[in-house]
Amino acid sequence: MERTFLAIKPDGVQRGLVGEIIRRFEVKGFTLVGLKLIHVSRELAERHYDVHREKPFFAGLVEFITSGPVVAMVWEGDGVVASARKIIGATNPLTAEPGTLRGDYGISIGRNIIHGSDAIETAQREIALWFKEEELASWQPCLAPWLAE
Ligand code: DAT
Ligand code: MG
Repeated sequence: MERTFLAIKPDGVQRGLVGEIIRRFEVKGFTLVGLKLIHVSRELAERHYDVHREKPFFAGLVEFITSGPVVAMVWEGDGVVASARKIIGATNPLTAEPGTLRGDYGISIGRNIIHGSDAIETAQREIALWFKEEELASWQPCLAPWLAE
């Protein structure tokens, strides 16, 4: 079953958006299989954002993601990687569509509330980086027959 990695960034946690963000993915019909609130170490932040290491915003990004608690999550469902990116919206909240999380709750690219894996392979790498296998729960929601044929 397809899985994605999502992380509510320190701004989302500080602004009290954790419940609302989790609700969006729950009501859509995806299944939560991993969840923890953690202070991200500099090492984890740098490994997570490794592809951006050479970008001018890298240092600020690492500073920001380590500045307060983050809610790390793994969600499961058919097509969850691409669908979660749609629910999250464009990288810059100012241009993200209303109705998306970034479009509804943000105004700045440096404070864009939530991270979501951009592809299935990225999701696999990020899940392995953030979670141990025993921290993930495999379960069948009783709603499953009502969500998909
Ligand atoms: P996304 O989070 O939508 O996958 P990304 O992978 O291109 O976006 O960049 C990772 C994060 O880096 C992004 O969520 C916010 C920050 N970022 C990206 N581009 C930026 C820029 N031009 N200035 C400042 N921060 C930026
Ligand atoms: Mg990205």
